[in-house]
Amino acid sequence: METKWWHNAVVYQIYPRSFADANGDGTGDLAGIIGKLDYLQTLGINVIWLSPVFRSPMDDNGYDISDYCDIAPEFGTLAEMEMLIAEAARRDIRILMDLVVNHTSDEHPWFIEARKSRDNPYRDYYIWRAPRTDGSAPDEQRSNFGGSAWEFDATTGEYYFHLFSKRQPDLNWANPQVQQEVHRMMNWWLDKGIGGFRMDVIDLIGKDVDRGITSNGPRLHPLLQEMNAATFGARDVLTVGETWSATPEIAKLYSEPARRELSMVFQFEHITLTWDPQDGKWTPRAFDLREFKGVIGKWQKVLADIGWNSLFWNNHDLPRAVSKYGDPGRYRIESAKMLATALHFLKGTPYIYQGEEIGMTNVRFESVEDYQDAESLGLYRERIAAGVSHEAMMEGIYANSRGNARTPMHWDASEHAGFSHGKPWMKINPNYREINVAAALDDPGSIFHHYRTLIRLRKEYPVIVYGDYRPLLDAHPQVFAYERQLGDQRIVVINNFSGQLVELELPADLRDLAGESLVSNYGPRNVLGQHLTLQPYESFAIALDTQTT
Ligand code: TEU
Ligand code: CA
Repeated sequence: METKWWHNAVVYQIYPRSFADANGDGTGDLAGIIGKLDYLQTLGINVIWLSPVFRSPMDDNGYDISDYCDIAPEFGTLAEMEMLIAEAARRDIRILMDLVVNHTSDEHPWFIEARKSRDNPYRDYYIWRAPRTDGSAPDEQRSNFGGSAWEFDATTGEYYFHLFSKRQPDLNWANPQVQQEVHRMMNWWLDKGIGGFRMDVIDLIGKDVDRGITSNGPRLHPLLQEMNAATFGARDVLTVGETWSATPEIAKLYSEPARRELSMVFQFEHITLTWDPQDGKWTPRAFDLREFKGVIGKWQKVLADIGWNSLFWNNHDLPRAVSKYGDPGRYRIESAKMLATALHFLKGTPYIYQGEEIGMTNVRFESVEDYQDAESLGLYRERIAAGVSHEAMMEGIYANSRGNARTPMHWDASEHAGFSHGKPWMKINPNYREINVAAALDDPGSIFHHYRTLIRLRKEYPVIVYGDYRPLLDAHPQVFAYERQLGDQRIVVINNFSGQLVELELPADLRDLAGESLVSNYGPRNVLGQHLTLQPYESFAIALDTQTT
């Protein structure tokens, strides 16, 4: 396998609205991020995925763009964006921009033109269809944010298609002009020295609406190969596609280097395990470790030699990892460290979501409005109207609302958690006095320093980057264990996913092996005896001595 710089990279995702506010208006901004680059350098990450900072009416917090080549005033200026790219580069950190081109904002000049008349030159930049004879929407397709995916436009008497909010009209990627416009914009940003792109719902751009096909449409992969050839293909950058519909086989199509599409994709099979098959995330389902191990094992195996995995527990659309898969209470620190170790020794590129490195948790706000999320609000209204009780819906919100990930970052225990000197755009999670960066930096045993160690180890041990993955104890209901091997280098990783003591019989071929304890959340372990007693959420990785194996 041809090595790539991003094979041993660790990516840190920033949600700009909630990261750091430099001018005290309560909204995070680029100057705030620049002010925290030393903190990120200390953590050791070398790539920042920056959620959208482009001009936008913020109907979906920036995932509705009205100008791809300008910065939203509340986030800053183009000069500040260029400063961020330069200041990050000075610290060997590359910036990934968020490419949101499945749709634009309805305030984008393209759409403003397109809805003026049916023969406007921009009309075909979007997807328009005539109403049915009774004037109703062309078909029953739904928006991800609730309601129909079709919105009637009285001016021209036709419906336009939108898979997200009605203020996010979908672009018509069957139109070559749309492709050229986007390629031109991508090269404009690449010329500014960015490190690549995170691509929003990229599996949707090949849609064939008339056949009800949205993801994995017939034109998808040819569109990505054309995009690769016209933009980033010749540049040594990282591209990661958000593909909710990807299977391991499809992920190989995206990330097999010879196909010249993307570096990797975000797959969500391990995430939707805790969603109700019918109801989705609004009816949470208990986490089953064996199911999880099955999914992770499959992705590690199928992409072992072809393509590349991304590794993540959470992002700006998902609940906080420690609340979802760990224990946000008594064992918050132990379980957060366990989740980090369990993920960072896998094969692929790890992604850390802001606040994960200090163990930030979900939040229980009084009202759904407090979650400040178009999706949560849209689905709350739709499901209450459909007869779901407020209590049941709020359980879904507490568990899976995107708002849980978007509360402002906790920098210290001062007012507004040191995020801003002004009133934050969104309520702060009240546990900030206990959970914050200042406390974590001062405590050598903190979750923060645990992440630093994991990031350092990935740079020091090629076996973590390229080693073969071998699942262990697959049937064990509480323990996620696996081995990585590269030549005579072997690392064994053992994680207790439960808050109970676990008496563990090790597989015969691992008994009585000794090695170097690389990381642990209780005392170091450098011998694998016959039998192990694991503490609640205990987790450790050991590099086996080559002569003993
Ligand atoms: O998300 C795609 C998406 O489908 C998720 O929002 C999904 O709906 C959800 O969280 C799981 O139920 C991307 C962006 O990450 C998200 O923030 C945007 O809202 C969305 O696309 C539209 O751009
Ligand atoms: Ca601000």
